[in-house]
Amino acid sequence: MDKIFINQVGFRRRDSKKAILNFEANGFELIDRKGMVVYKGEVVHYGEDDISGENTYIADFSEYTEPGSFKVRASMITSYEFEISDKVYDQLLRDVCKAFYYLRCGNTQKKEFSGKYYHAPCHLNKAMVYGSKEEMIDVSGGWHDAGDYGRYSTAGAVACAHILYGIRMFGMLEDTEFDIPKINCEKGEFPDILSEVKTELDFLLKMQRKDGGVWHKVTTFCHAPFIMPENDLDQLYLFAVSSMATADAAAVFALAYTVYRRYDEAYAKTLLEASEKSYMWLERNEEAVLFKNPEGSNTGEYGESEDLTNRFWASVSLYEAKGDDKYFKDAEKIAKKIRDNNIEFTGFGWASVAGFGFVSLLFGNNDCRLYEELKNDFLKEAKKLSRIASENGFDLCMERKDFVWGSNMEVLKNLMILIVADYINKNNDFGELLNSGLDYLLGCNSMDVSYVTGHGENAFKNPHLRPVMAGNIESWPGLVSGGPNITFMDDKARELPKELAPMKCYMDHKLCYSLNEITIYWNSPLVFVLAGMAYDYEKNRV
Ligand code: 9MR
Ligand code: ZN
Repeated sequence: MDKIFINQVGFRRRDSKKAILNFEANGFELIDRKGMVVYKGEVVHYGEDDISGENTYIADFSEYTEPGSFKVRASMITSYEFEISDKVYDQLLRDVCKAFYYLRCGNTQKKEFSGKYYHAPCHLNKAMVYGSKEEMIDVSGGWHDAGDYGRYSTAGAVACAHILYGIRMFGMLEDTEFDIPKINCEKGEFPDILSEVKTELDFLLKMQRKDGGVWHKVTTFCHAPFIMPENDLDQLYLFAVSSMATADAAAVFALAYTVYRRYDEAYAKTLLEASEKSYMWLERNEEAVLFKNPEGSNTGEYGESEDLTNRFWASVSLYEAKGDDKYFKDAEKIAKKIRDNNIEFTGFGWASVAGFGFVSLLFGNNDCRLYEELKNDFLKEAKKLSRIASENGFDLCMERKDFVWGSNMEVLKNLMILIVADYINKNNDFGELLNSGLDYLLGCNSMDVSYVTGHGENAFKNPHLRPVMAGNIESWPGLVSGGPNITFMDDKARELPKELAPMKCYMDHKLCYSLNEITIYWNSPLVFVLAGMAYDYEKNRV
C-alpha cells in the first residue's frame, strides 16, 4: 500500500525533518490545518533496503520552520498529522516519566494522581526466601517490571541508571514536573523525577540481604493470569542472590548517592553505605554467581553468562562517588578481562552495563588511559552506527540482527551511544541521526505506528500489560512498546507471515508479549534520550 511515514508527534523548529514515502511521487507538499499548501519540495529516491523491505523515497523539509500542525501530501496520499514547535516533546517527556508512577507496586500510588489508571495497593505480603520455607521479608514497593508483576533487581537498577545518568549529564530532568505526590527532603522537596526514581531505589535497598548480597528478583513462582495487581495474591518468593544483581545495586546506589546528596545528605549516606556493603560482598565472592530459574518457574530470568560488565560498573561508580583509588584499580583489572573476553564497553541494557561505567569514568577521571581507550570505543561505535544508518532509507542506526525482543530498546541504546559520543566531543555531530531515531520510534517506520502510547495519531494501543489486559483500565500514555522482533516468540506473533522485513515483524496486539510488551527499562532510555536531545552544546546548557 502507498504510504507516507512520518514522526507523528513532530519536530522542533531547528530539527532535520523528513517523511519517507514507499512510492514514487512527483514532488510533495506540506499542508496546514486549513488545507493550505505551505511548502513544496522534491522527493529523493533512496531505494529498497534490508530492514524495511520498502522502496523508499525521502521528502526532506528541514528548511521549513514555521510552528503549527501539518501533514505531508504526495500524489493524493497524506501522512498522519504532526506538529512543528520547540515544545513538541515536552508533554511526551512528562508522560514517559509519569508512566512509571502507574507501574508503582505497593501502596504509594494515590487515586488523585492516577485518576482512571489507578490500581489498589498490591504485593504487600512478605516474600519468602526461596528454599528457606520460613524466612519472610518485606520487599514491598518499587515498580512492576513490565506487563508482568515481577520485580527484578538488575532490570530495576538499569532503569534507574538511565534516568540518573540523564540527570547527571543534562540537568533539565530535575525541572520536569509530571504531577506525582511531592516528597519532602532536607532541602525542601525532591524534584518529581527523583521522587519517582526513589520509589525503585527504596525497593532495591530492601532487596539487599544483611551480608550485602542482593536477591536477583522477587516474583510469584509463575506469572499471574491477566488480573489486576491487587488480585495477584500468590506467595511471593525472593529468588537467589546473584553477583549481577549485587553489582548493579552497588553501582546504582553509588550513582544515586552523587545525585541525591544535593537534596538529602542522610538519604545519600544510606545509599553510599548500601553500595559499599554490596561491593564488599562482591570482594568476598570473586567468582560469578549467575542466576537460573528453578525448574518450573516461568517468571523473568534475566540470565547473564558472566558478571564482568556489572562488576566494572560497580567499581567505577564507587570510584566516582568516593574518589578512592582502590576502586579505580579494580576497574582497570576488570576492564582488561572485559577486553580479553571481547565484551562490548558501550552496553546500556540489562544484560550489558559497561557503558554506564564509562559515563561514571567520564565524571570521575577523564584524564587517564582507561578513559581514552573507552572513549575511542564509543566514538568508533558511533561512527559505525552512522554507517549502518546510511544503509537504509530511514537513516536508522539498526541492522536486521538488531530486530530482536525489545528492538525499540536497541534503537534507544544506539541513540544513547550517539548522545554520549556527542557529549564527549561537546558538539552535535550526531544530531540528525538522533532525529531519525526518534522519528522511527514516533511513527516514521514501515508499520506507520508510533511506539509510544498516547503520542501520535496512530500510536499503538494494546500493550501486553496486565492491568490493561485485566480489562478495566485502558493503557496510559507514555509507554514504549518492545517493537518488531524477527524471532516470533509468542503464539500470536507466529501468525505473522514468515518472510516479513524486520521492521514489519510487529503487531499491536495484547497477547504479543514478544512484540508489544512494555518495560521500565524500555521507557527509561527514552527519558535519557529526550534529555540528551534537548541539550544545547553551544550554550552548554539545556
Ligand atoms: O527484555 C527481555 C528480553 O531482552 C529477553 O529477550 C526476554 C526473554 O528472556 O525477556 C525480556 O524480559 C522480560 C522479563 O523476562 C520479564 N518481564 C518482562 C520482560 C519484557 O518482556
Ligand atoms: Zn504490585
